Amino acid sequence: MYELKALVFDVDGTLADTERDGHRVAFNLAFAEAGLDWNWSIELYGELLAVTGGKERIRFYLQRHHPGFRPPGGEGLDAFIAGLHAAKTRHFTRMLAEGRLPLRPGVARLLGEAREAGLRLAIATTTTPANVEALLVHTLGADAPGWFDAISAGDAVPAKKPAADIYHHALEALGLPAAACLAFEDSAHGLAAARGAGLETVITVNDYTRGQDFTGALLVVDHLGEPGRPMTVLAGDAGGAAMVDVPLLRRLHARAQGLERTA
Ligand code: XBP
Ligand code: MG
Repeated sequence: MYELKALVFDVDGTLADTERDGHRVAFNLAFAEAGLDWNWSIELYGELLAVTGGKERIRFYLQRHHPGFRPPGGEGLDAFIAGLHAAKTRHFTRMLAEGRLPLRPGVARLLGEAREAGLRLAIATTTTPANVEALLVHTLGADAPGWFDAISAGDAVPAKKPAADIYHHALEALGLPAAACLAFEDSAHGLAAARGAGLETVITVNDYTRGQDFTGALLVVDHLGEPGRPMTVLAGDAGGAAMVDVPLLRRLHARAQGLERTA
């Protein structure tokens, strides 16, 4: 039986609601800047989220919606997508610097409580490292990236979520077995990645992921909860708790270690 040693967080949709009003808007700004008339609506973006990774998402969109597209000036498609994506990252990190994408309820609280309790922290995300850095610095402060013993992000692994690779990467950096950690995710792809690496997982849903299948999650809630703003439990047993805090996580982790899950 392993003691709980570390919490491993997804970023997009989990630490902050970044997709609809962040990444999507930044993609559209990059397209306009490049003179393209592509516009990703809120609904279309929901479909495109089936593919994780911004460069991969642009390629998927082209295959589906502009199959005959050729980059201008004879540029190769990989280089063209990489250029668009670099512009998108520039727009996205500027939006973060402007404070337009706050942390989700309970995130700052839980990170602080976990640090006080001596739990280690890590990140396992599909997004670009510069985005993680900007989000942490602009929401939690300049020293926040240093709170994390591992920041596994973006192209650090070839296969993005739902592949388990990025979680294996984070576990290796932490030097811990999966059974000593808990993962925090917002999507079915993220859950598959974390479970694929053997991590028990807490899900905080958002508007894009609420209807997804979270079978196999330890707990599914609408958010982590704050004093005066209790969470709603959508699946699993939080024992009546109003917030995800360290004592609840220790109980859930111990229970998962000792019991076969029924879900
Ligand atoms: C997040 C993603 C990311 C962002 C865009 O998935 O899919 O691709 O949408 O990031 P997860 P980049 O939350 O499961 O990690 O454009 O930097 O790739
Ligand atoms: Mg996510």
